[in-house]
Amino acid sequence: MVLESLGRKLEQAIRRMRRLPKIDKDAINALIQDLQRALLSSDVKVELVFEMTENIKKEGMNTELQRAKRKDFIIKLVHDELIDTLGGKPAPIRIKPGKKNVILLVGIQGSGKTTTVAKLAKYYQSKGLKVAVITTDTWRPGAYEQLQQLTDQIGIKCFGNPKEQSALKIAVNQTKKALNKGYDLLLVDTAGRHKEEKELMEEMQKIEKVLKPNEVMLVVDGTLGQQAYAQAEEFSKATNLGSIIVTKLDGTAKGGGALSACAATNASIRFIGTGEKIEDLELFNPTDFVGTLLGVPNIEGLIEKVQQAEATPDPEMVKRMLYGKFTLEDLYEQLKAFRKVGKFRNILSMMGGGNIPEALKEDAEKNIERWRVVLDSMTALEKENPKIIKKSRKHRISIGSGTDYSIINRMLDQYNQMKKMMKQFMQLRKKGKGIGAMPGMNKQMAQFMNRLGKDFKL
Ligand SMILES: Nc1nc2c(ncn2[C@@H]2O[C@H](COP(=O)(O)OP(=O)(O)O)[C@@H](O)[C@H]2O)c(=O)[nH]1
Ligand SMILES: [Mg+2]
Repeated sequence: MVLESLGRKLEQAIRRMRRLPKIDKDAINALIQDLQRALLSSDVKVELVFEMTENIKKEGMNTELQRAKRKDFIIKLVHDELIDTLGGKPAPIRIKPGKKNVILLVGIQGSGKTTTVAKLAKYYQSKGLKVAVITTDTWRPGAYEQLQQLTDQIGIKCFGNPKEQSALKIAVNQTKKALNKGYDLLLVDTAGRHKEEKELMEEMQKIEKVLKPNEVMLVVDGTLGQQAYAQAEEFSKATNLGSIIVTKLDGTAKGGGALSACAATNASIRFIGTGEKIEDLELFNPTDFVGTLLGVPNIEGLIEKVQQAEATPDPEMVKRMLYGKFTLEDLYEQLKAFRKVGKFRNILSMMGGGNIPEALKEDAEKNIERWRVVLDSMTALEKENPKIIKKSRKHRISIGSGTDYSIINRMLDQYNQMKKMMKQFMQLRKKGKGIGAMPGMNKQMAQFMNRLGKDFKL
């Protein structure tokens, strides 16, 4: 496996968390530490590691998710952060069969261009294209023979002219020749260049200009770790870089650094090189890659599970609400959920027909941030039992939160109305009466409440 040691460490961290009976602050901190250690040892940039883990920590601690689903949720967070770090998937290259298509490979000496040209030739040939390769490397002795040898193994035609000194002439003439022979995808190898070598960089720009490639791919040595960034930046300034191929990810401990560094540029990673052999090339897909790294094979399934859980009300809260025991914090959480698209499957949103929730919804949209401030100025006792909030307490809360009396009153009103509504519902249920008798209740809502009552065995 590519990035074996990083993968092993990440998987261990996840497994350790999964074994814990509950996910509290300490558990999240321990996970964060494990992740940081794993990523840093893979040469991922320190700032990036902290940014990633901060996000995981914040989201992991803040979420009001059901306890049972918290582990999955956190794995999803880790997964999402890693994918973010590895960049998105590049748009597919547009290759028109039967027409002129050119891919130009650039990069510094020894990064693996020539090897990768042969690998790509095999890859695209298997897609049904008529592939040929062209070498324009007039610098390295035996460059032509090297590519010829590689492509001979796989029955691919190699164009070039070892006697010609001008790389540009080779590019122009050999391309013409190959197209005349009916090849429709030409993979063009170039001489390795150091980013400081002006002459070589200019030669590359000229080749790009005359060949008008479908895409310029930069080949970067994965053993460079995070230093790959400077190289990718330099090349993206000099050419119209389309994508990046990170090579030698087999057996380097610094692969995480190289991948994240390349992803931080404007071009995304299209392939990775995973060995010296011609078949050691993989199309790079961040989602699959991270799934494998974390040892969570069916990451899509996990994501779906978490999304479902996020959209389903917490049974504890439902019970509290239906018994009229819900607190101001519960109200706040419910109202906050209103504002999240896709979270409408909670109790309040099901009450679309009722008058009270509509008003609540409007209030929530207008005032939710302020309600948060107000709540933060209340004691735990006040939040649990808002009845005790009389004039002097209100005064204190108003000053403490810098909020007008009217906002506090409105919040308490909404709370009381909500509570009353819940109480009515429970009384009707006890009497065995139809829920439709309740004010502000429509049929759909009544059906939902009845089902809820059954589900929660009330
Ligand atoms: N282990 C490993 N070696 C590679 C990979 N890609 C290229 N190499 C080796 O890197 C060295 C330089 O490759 P070459 O294609 O000549 O680089 P160029 O100078 O950019 O054309 C050769 O020994 C290759 O076998 C890879 O993905 N994994
Ligand atoms: Mg070469």
